[in-house]
Amino acid sequence: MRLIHTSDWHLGHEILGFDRGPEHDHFLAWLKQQVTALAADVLLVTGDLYDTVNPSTAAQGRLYQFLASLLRDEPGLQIVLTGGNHDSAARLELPCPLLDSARITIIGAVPRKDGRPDPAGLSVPLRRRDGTAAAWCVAMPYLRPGDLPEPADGESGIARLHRLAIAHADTQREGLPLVVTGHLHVTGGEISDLSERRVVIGGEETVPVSIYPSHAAYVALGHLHRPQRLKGPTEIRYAGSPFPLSVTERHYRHGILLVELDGDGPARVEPVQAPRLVPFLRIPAQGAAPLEAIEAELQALSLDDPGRERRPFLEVVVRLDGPQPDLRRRIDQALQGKPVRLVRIGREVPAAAVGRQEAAARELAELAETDVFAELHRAEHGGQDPAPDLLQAFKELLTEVQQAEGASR
Ligand SMILES: [Mn+2]
Repeated sequence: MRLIHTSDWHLGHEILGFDRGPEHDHFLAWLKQQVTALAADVLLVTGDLYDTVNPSTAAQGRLYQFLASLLRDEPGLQIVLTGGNHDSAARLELPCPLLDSARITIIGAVPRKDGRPDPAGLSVPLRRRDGTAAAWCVAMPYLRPGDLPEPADGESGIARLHRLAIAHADTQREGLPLVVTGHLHVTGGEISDLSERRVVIGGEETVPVSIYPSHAAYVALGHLHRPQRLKGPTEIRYAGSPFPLSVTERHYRHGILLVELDGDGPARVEPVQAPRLVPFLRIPAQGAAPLEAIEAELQALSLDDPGRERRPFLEVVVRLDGPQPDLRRRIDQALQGKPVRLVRIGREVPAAAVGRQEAAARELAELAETDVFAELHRAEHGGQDPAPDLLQAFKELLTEVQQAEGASR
Protein backbone atom coordinates (compact mmCIF):
# COMPACT_ATOMS: atom_id res chain seq x y z
CA MET A 1 0.00 0.00 0.00
CA ARG A 2 1.07 3.55 -0.67
CA LEU A 3 0.82 6.32 1.82
CA ILE A 4 1.60 10.01 1.37
CA HIS A 5 3.03 11.60 4.51
CA THR A 6 2.96 15.40 4.75
CA SER A 7 3.01 17.76 7.70
CA ASP A 8 3.16 21.26 9.18
CA TRP A 9 1.03 23.07 6.61
CA HIS A 10 0.40 25.99 8.97
CA LEU A 11 -2.68 27.14 7.06
CA GLY A 12 -3.25 30.82 7.82
CA HIS A 13 0.47 31.52 8.19
CA GLU A 14 1.64 35.07 7.58
CA ILE A 15 5.06 36.63 7.44
CA LEU A 16 4.91 40.20 8.70
CA GLY A 17 1.31 40.49 7.55
CA PHE A 18 1.96 38.91 4.14
CA ASP A 19 -0.54 36.10 3.59
CA ARG A 20 0.71 32.67 2.51
CA GLY A 21 -2.70 31.71 1.12
CA PRO A 22 -1.62 31.67 -2.54
CA GLU A 23 1.29 29.37 -1.62
CA HIS A 24 -1.05 27.05 0.27
CA ASP A 25 -3.45 26.93 -2.69
CA HIS A 26 -0.54 26.14 -4.98
CA PHE A 27 0.74 23.38 -2.68
CA LEU A 28 -2.66 21.79 -2.12
CA ALA A 29 -3.43 21.73 -5.86
CA TRP A 30 -0.06 20.06 -6.44
CA LEU A 31 -0.64 17.62 -3.56
CA LYS A 32 -3.96 16.57 -5.05
CA GLN A 33 -2.21 15.83 -8.35
CA GLN A 34 0.35 13.74 -6.45
CA VAL A 35 -2.37 11.70 -4.74
CA THR A 36 -3.66 10.80 -8.20
CA ALA A 37 -0.30 10.39 -9.94
CA LEU A 38 1.22 8.27 -7.16
CA ALA A 39 -1.99 6.27 -6.69
CA ALA A 40 -1.88 6.85 -2.94
CA ASP A 41 -4.19 4.79 -0.75
CA VAL A 42 -3.81 6.99 2.33
CA LEU A 43 -3.01 10.67 2.93
CA LEU A 44 -1.49 11.20 6.37
CA VAL A 45 -1.00 14.72 7.78
CA THR A 46 0.93 14.81 11.06
CA GLY A 47 -0.14 18.03 12.75
CA ASP A 48 0.05 21.81 12.59
CA LEU A 49 -2.61 21.89 9.91
CA TYR A 50 -3.31 25.43 11.06
CA ASP A 51 -0.88 28.09 12.18
CA THR A 52 -2.95 29.17 15.18
CA VAL A 53 -5.61 27.75 17.49
CA ASN A 54 -8.00 30.38 16.08
CA PRO A 55 -7.46 30.14 12.32
CA SER A 56 -9.25 32.54 10.00
CA THR A 57 -12.33 31.42 8.10
CA ALA A 58 -10.16 31.58 4.97
CA ALA A 59 -7.70 29.08 6.45
CA GLN A 60 -10.46 26.73 7.62
CA GLY A 61 -12.26 27.08 4.30
CA ARG A 62 -9.06 26.12 2.50
CA LEU A 63 -8.75 22.88 4.52
CA TYR A 64 -12.41 21.91 4.07
CA GLN A 65 -12.45 22.68 0.32
CA PHE A 66 -9.34 20.58 -0.13
CA LEU A 67 -10.66 17.61 1.85
CA ALA A 68 -14.04 17.78 0.09
CA SER A 69 -12.43 17.82 -3.35
CA LEU A 70 -10.20 14.84 -2.46
CA LEU A 71 -13.11 12.81 -1.09
CA ARG A 72 -15.13 13.62 -4.21
CA ASP A 73 -12.46 13.03 -6.85
CA GLU A 74 -10.39 10.24 -5.29
CA PRO A 75 -12.79 7.44 -4.44
CA GLY A 76 -11.27 4.98 -2.00
CA LEU A 77 -8.65 7.40 -0.70
CA GLN A 78 -8.42 7.41 3.09
CA ILE A 79 -7.35 10.53 5.00
CA VAL A 80 -5.85 10.63 8.51
CA LEU A 81 -5.19 13.98 10.20
CA THR A 82 -3.61 14.46 13.63
CA GLY A 83 -3.27 17.61 15.73
CA GLY A 84 -0.11 19.64 16.27
CA ASN A 85 0.91 22.12 18.96
CA HIS A 86 -0.40 24.99 16.82
CA ASP A 87 -3.82 23.35 16.38
CA SER A 88 -6.76 23.49 18.71
CA ALA A 89 -7.60 19.80 19.25
CA ALA A 90 -11.31 20.57 19.70
CA ARG A 91 -11.51 22.79 16.64
CA LEU A 92 -9.75 20.23 14.47
CA GLU A 93 -12.16 17.47 15.55
CA LEU A 94 -15.27 19.66 15.24
CA PRO A 95 -16.42 18.40 11.80
CA CYS A 96 -15.98 14.70 12.74
CA PRO A 97 -19.72 14.00 13.24
CA LEU A 98 -20.32 15.08 9.63
CA LEU A 99 -17.59 12.91 8.16
CA ASP A 100 -17.54 9.30 7.04
CA SER A 101 -15.17 7.77 9.61
CA ALA A 102 -14.14 5.04 7.19
CA ARG A 103 -12.72 7.67 4.86
CA ILE A 104 -11.42 10.37 7.14
CA THR A 105 -10.09 10.24 10.69
CA ILE A 106 -9.21 13.37 12.67
CA ILE A 107 -7.47 12.96 16.02
CA GLY A 108 -6.76 16.30 17.69
CA ALA A 109 -6.08 14.90 21.17
CA VAL A 110 -5.89 11.45 22.77
CA PRO A 111 -9.47 10.12 23.04
CA ARG A 112 -10.81 9.69 26.56
CA LYS A 113 -12.73 6.92 28.23
CA ASP A 114 -14.18 7.26 31.75
CA GLY A 115 -12.40 10.62 32.00
CA ARG A 116 -8.95 9.16 31.33
CA PRO A 117 -6.71 9.00 28.23
CA ASP A 118 -7.62 5.90 26.21
CA PRO A 119 -4.60 4.65 24.22
CA ALA A 120 -6.80 2.09 22.44
CA GLY A 121 -8.73 4.93 20.80
CA LEU A 122 -5.68 5.87 18.71
CA SER A 123 -5.67 2.72 16.53
CA VAL A 124 -6.83 3.32 12.96
CA PRO A 125 -6.94 0.63 10.24
CA LEU A 126 -5.39 1.82 6.96
CA ARG A 127 -7.05 0.53 3.81
CA ARG A 128 -6.19 0.12 0.18
CA ARG A 129 -8.49 1.83 -2.27
CA ASP A 130 -10.45 -1.39 -2.69
CA GLY A 131 -11.33 -1.25 1.02
CA THR A 132 -9.09 -4.08 2.28
CA ALA A 133 -7.06 -3.34 5.42
CA ALA A 134 -3.33 -3.22 4.62
CA ALA A 135 -1.78 -1.64 7.74
CA TRP A 136 -2.64 -0.23 11.17
CA CYS A 137 -1.82 3.22 12.39
CA VAL A 138 -1.33 4.54 15.92
CA ALA A 139 -2.48 8.10 15.15
CA MET A 140 -0.68 9.90 17.97
CA PRO A 141 -1.36 13.66 18.02
CA TYR A 142 0.64 16.39 19.78
CA LEU A 143 0.40 15.56 23.48
CA ARG A 144 -0.75 18.03 26.12
CA PRO A 145 -0.46 17.26 29.86
CA GLY A 146 -4.04 15.90 30.05
CA ASP A 147 -3.28 13.38 27.27
CA LEU A 148 -0.66 11.53 29.30
CA PRO A 149 -1.21 8.69 31.74
CA GLU A 150 0.53 8.94 35.11
CA PRO A 151 4.20 7.89 34.98
CA ALA A 152 4.73 4.58 36.77
CA ASP A 153 7.57 2.20 37.63
CA GLY A 154 10.20 4.53 36.23
CA GLU A 155 8.36 4.79 32.91
CA SER A 156 7.44 8.31 31.77
CA GLY A 157 3.85 9.16 30.89
CA ILE A 158 4.76 9.59 27.24
CA ALA A 159 6.63 6.26 27.03
CA ARG A 160 3.71 4.54 28.75
CA LEU A 161 1.13 6.04 26.41
CA HIS A 162 3.14 4.91 23.39
CA ARG A 163 3.68 1.42 24.80
CA LEU A 164 -0.02 0.94 25.57
CA ALA A 165 -1.23 2.41 22.25
CA ILE A 166 1.20 0.28 20.24
CA ALA A 167 0.34 -2.83 22.25
CA HIS A 168 -3.33 -2.26 21.44
CA ALA A 169 -2.65 -1.79 17.71
CA ASP A 170 -0.54 -4.98 17.82
CA THR A 171 -3.59 -6.93 19.01
CA GLN A 172 -5.60 -5.59 16.06
CA ARG A 173 -3.25 -5.70 13.12
CA GLU A 174 -2.91 -9.46 12.54
CA GLY A 175 0.58 -9.18 11.13
CA LEU A 176 -0.14 -6.15 8.96
CA PRO A 177 2.48 -3.34 9.02
CA LEU A 178 2.36 -0.85 11.88
CA VAL A 179 2.62 2.92 11.36
CA VAL A 180 3.05 5.27 14.34
CA THR A 181 2.63 9.04 14.09
CA GLY A 182 3.74 11.84 16.39
CA HIS A 183 3.98 15.60 16.63
CA LEU A 184 6.95 16.30 18.85
CA HIS A 185 10.67 16.93 18.93
CA VAL A 186 12.41 13.56 18.98
CA THR A 187 15.99 13.73 20.28
CA GLY A 188 18.38 14.13 17.38
CA GLY A 189 15.95 16.04 15.17
CA GLU A 190 17.37 19.23 13.70
CA ILE A 191 15.43 22.40 14.46
CA SER A 192 15.10 25.58 12.39
CA ASP A 193 15.99 28.98 13.84
CA LEU A 194 13.08 31.40 14.31
CA SER A 195 10.49 28.86 13.30
CA GLU A 196 9.22 25.92 15.30
CA ARG A 197 7.95 26.92 18.69
CA ARG A 198 9.61 24.88 21.42
CA VAL A 199 7.33 22.32 22.97
CA VAL A 200 7.48 20.59 26.32
CA ILE A 201 5.78 17.21 26.64
CA GLY A 202 5.69 15.48 30.01
CA GLY A 203 8.29 17.96 31.26
CA GLU A 204 10.81 17.33 28.47
CA GLU A 205 11.65 19.35 25.36
CA THR A 206 12.82 16.34 23.38
CA VAL A 207 11.63 12.76 23.57
CA PRO A 208 14.00 9.78 23.11
CA VAL A 209 13.65 7.78 19.90
CA SER A 210 13.36 4.64 22.04
CA ILE A 211 9.58 5.23 22.43
CA TYR A 212 9.29 3.78 18.89
CA PRO A 213 9.52 0.01 18.53
CA SER A 214 11.64 -1.76 15.93
CA HIS A 215 8.60 -3.69 14.72
CA ALA A 216 6.94 -0.49 13.44
CA ALA A 217 7.29 -0.30 9.65
CA TYR A 218 7.20 3.48 9.66
CA VAL A 219 7.14 6.39 12.11
CA ALA A 220 5.56 9.53 10.61
CA LEU A 221 6.57 12.67 12.47
CA GLY A 222 5.51 16.29 12.42
CA HIS A 223 6.70 19.48 14.14
CA LEU A 224 10.19 20.04 12.74
CA HIS A 225 10.04 21.94 9.45
CA ARG A 226 13.13 20.44 7.90
CA PRO A 227 12.40 17.15 6.14
CA GLN A 228 14.70 14.61 7.79
CA ARG A 229 15.29 10.98 8.57
CA LEU A 230 16.22 10.04 12.14
CA LYS A 231 18.57 7.32 13.27
CA GLY A 232 16.49 4.82 15.16
CA PRO A 233 15.12 1.29 15.38
CA THR A 234 13.12 1.66 12.15
CA GLU A 235 12.31 4.13 9.32
CA ILE A 236 11.55 7.40 11.15
CA ARG A 237 10.93 10.59 9.20
CA TYR A 238 9.86 14.17 9.58
CA ALA A 239 7.96 15.13 6.43
CA GLY A 240 8.75 18.81 7.05
CA SER A 241 6.64 21.76 6.00
CA PRO A 242 5.51 22.18 2.36
CA PHE A 243 7.44 25.43 1.89
CA PRO A 244 9.67 27.70 4.02
CA LEU A 245 7.92 29.24 7.00
CA SER A 246 10.90 31.50 7.69
CA VAL A 247 13.93 32.67 5.80
CA THR A 248 16.16 30.18 7.60
CA GLU A 249 14.23 27.34 5.92
CA ARG A 250 14.78 28.60 2.40
CA HIS A 251 17.33 25.95 1.43
CA TYR A 252 15.37 22.92 2.61
CA ARG A 253 14.04 20.49 0.02
CA HIS A 254 10.41 20.82 1.03
CA GLY A 255 7.84 18.34 -0.18
CA ILE A 256 6.02 15.17 0.75
CA LEU A 257 7.06 11.58 1.42
CA LEU A 258 5.82 8.60 -0.52
CA VAL A 259 5.80 5.63 1.86
CA GLU A 260 5.40 2.09 0.56
CA LEU A 261 4.37 -0.61 3.01
CA ASP A 262 4.51 -4.18 1.84
CA GLY A 263 4.22 -6.39 4.87
CA ASP A 264 7.74 -7.15 6.02
CA GLY A 265 10.40 -4.87 7.45
CA PRO A 266 10.74 -1.09 7.40
CA ALA A 267 8.84 0.95 4.80
CA ARG A 268 10.42 2.19 1.58
CA VAL A 269 10.34 5.98 1.59
CA GLU A 270 10.88 8.36 -1.28
CA PRO A 271 10.83 12.15 -0.89
CA VAL A 272 8.94 14.05 -3.59
CA GLN A 273 9.99 17.68 -3.80
CA ALA A 274 7.20 20.26 -4.02
CA PRO A 275 7.42 23.13 -6.50
CA ARG A 276 7.86 26.51 -4.82
CA LEU A 277 5.59 29.39 -5.82
CA VAL A 278 7.39 32.21 -4.03
CA PRO A 279 11.19 32.48 -3.78
CA PHE A 280 12.96 33.57 -0.63
CA LEU A 281 15.82 36.01 -1.14
CA ARG A 282 18.47 36.97 1.35
CA ILE A 283 20.91 39.81 0.91
CA PRO A 284 23.73 39.16 1.35
CA ALA A 285 23.36 35.43 0.63
CA GLN A 286 25.29 34.67 3.84
CA GLY A 287 26.39 36.62 6.89
CA ALA A 288 25.94 40.40 6.99
CA ALA A 289 27.11 43.33 4.86
CA PRO A 290 27.55 47.09 5.45
CA LEU A 291 24.51 49.22 4.65
CA GLU A 292 26.11 50.81 1.57
CA ALA A 293 26.85 47.42 0.02
CA ILE A 294 23.30 46.29 0.72
CA GLU A 295 21.84 49.44 -0.84
CA ALA A 296 23.89 48.82 -3.97
CA GLU A 297 22.81 45.19 -4.17
CA LEU A 298 19.15 46.09 -3.68
CA GLN A 299 19.28 48.77 -6.36
CA ALA A 300 20.88 46.29 -8.76
CA LEU A 301 18.06 43.75 -8.25
CA SER A 302 16.47 43.01 -11.59
CA LEU A 303 13.25 41.02 -11.27
CA ASP A 304 10.09 40.61 -13.30
CA ASP A 305 6.97 41.33 -11.31
CA PRO A 306 5.08 38.02 -10.91
CA GLY A 307 2.10 39.88 -9.37
CA ARG A 308 1.50 41.19 -5.87
CA GLU A 309 0.83 37.81 -4.24
CA ARG A 310 3.84 36.05 -5.75
CA ARG A 311 6.56 38.60 -5.16
CA PRO A 312 9.66 37.09 -3.56
CA PHE A 313 10.16 37.47 0.18
CA LEU A 314 13.33 39.28 1.10
CA GLU A 315 15.51 39.38 4.19
CA VAL A 316 18.44 41.75 4.49
CA VAL A 317 21.12 41.50 7.14
CA VAL A 318 23.07 44.67 7.83
CA ARG A 319 26.35 44.96 9.67
CA LEU A 320 26.22 48.08 11.83
CA ASP A 321 29.08 49.73 13.69
CA GLY A 322 26.72 51.93 15.70
CA PRO A 323 23.18 53.29 15.81
CA GLN A 324 21.67 53.85 12.36
CA PRO A 325 18.31 55.56 12.94
CA ASP A 326 17.43 55.90 9.23
CA LEU A 327 18.19 52.24 8.41
CA ARG A 328 14.63 51.32 7.53
CA ARG A 329 14.14 54.44 5.38
CA ARG A 330 17.34 53.83 3.42
CA ILE A 331 16.44 50.22 2.73
CA ASP A 332 12.92 51.18 1.70
CA GLN A 333 14.38 53.79 -0.61
CA ALA A 334 16.78 51.33 -2.23
CA LEU A 335 13.85 48.96 -2.74
CA GLN A 336 11.55 51.49 -4.37
CA GLY A 337 9.77 49.96 -7.35
CA LYS A 338 11.31 46.52 -6.77
CA PRO A 339 8.79 43.65 -6.86
CA VAL A 340 9.79 42.09 -3.51
CA ARG A 341 8.28 41.80 -0.06
CA LEU A 342 10.66 42.79 2.73
CA VAL A 343 10.03 40.50 5.71
CA ARG A 344 12.99 41.13 7.95
CA ILE A 345 15.91 43.46 8.51
CA GLY A 346 18.53 41.61 10.52
CA ARG A 347 21.17 43.63 12.32
CA GLU A 348 24.61 42.40 13.17
CA VAL A 349 25.99 44.71 15.83
CA PRO A 350 29.39 44.20 17.44
CA ALA A 351 28.42 44.24 21.13
CA ALA A 352 31.34 46.51 22.04
CA ALA A 353 30.10 49.26 19.69
CA VAL A 354 26.75 49.79 21.35
CA GLY A 355 26.95 48.35 24.83
CA ARG A 356 25.49 45.10 25.95
CA GLN A 357 22.01 46.28 26.87
CA GLU A 358 21.19 47.86 23.55
CA ALA A 359 22.39 44.82 21.65
CA ALA A 360 20.27 42.66 23.90
CA ALA A 361 17.18 44.78 23.21
CA ARG A 362 17.69 44.61 19.46
CA GLU A 363 18.02 40.89 19.47
CA LEU A 364 15.27 40.19 21.95
CA ALA A 365 12.83 39.12 19.27
CA GLU A 366 15.37 36.64 17.96
CA LEU A 367 16.18 34.97 21.27
CA ALA A 368 14.51 31.92 22.69
CA GLU A 369 12.39 32.73 25.74
CA THR A 370 14.33 30.30 27.93
CA ASP A 371 17.60 32.06 27.05
CA VAL A 372 16.13 35.44 28.04
CA PHE A 373 14.93 33.93 31.32
CA ALA A 374 18.36 32.44 32.05
CA GLU A 375 20.08 35.72 31.17
CA LEU A 376 17.80 37.71 33.51
CA HIS A 377 18.32 35.17 36.26
CA ARG A 378 22.08 35.57 35.95
CA ALA A 379 21.75 39.37 35.99
CA GLU A 380 19.58 39.29 39.15
CA HIS A 381 21.43 36.58 41.05
CA GLY A 382 25.11 37.35 40.73
CA GLY A 383 25.78 35.35 37.57
CA GLN A 384 24.07 32.22 38.81
CA ASP A 385 22.26 29.98 36.30
CA PRO A 386 18.64 29.13 37.16
CA ALA A 387 18.28 25.78 38.94
CA PRO A 388 17.09 22.96 36.64
CA ASP A 389 13.68 22.66 38.34
CA LEU A 390 13.14 26.42 38.11
CA LEU A 391 14.01 26.38 34.40
CA GLN A 392 11.68 23.41 33.95
CA ALA A 393 8.83 25.27 35.68
CA PHE A 394 9.46 28.25 33.40
CA LYS A 395 9.32 26.05 30.29
CA GLU A 396 6.03 24.52 31.36
CA LEU A 397 4.53 27.96 32.03
CA LEU A 398 5.82 29.16 28.68
CA THR A 399 4.17 26.27 26.83
CA GLU A 400 0.89 26.95 28.63
CA VAL A 401 0.99 30.64 27.77
CA GLN A 402 1.86 29.96 24.13
CA GLN A 403 -0.94 27.44 23.81
CA ALA A 404 -3.40 29.81 25.43
CA GLU A 405 -2.55 32.77 23.24
CA GLY A 406 -2.23 30.70 20.08
CA ALA A 407 -0.32 33.48 18.38
CA SER A 408 2.10 32.51 15.67
CA ARG A 409 5.76 33.27 15.80
MN1 LIG B 1 4.52 22.00 15.63
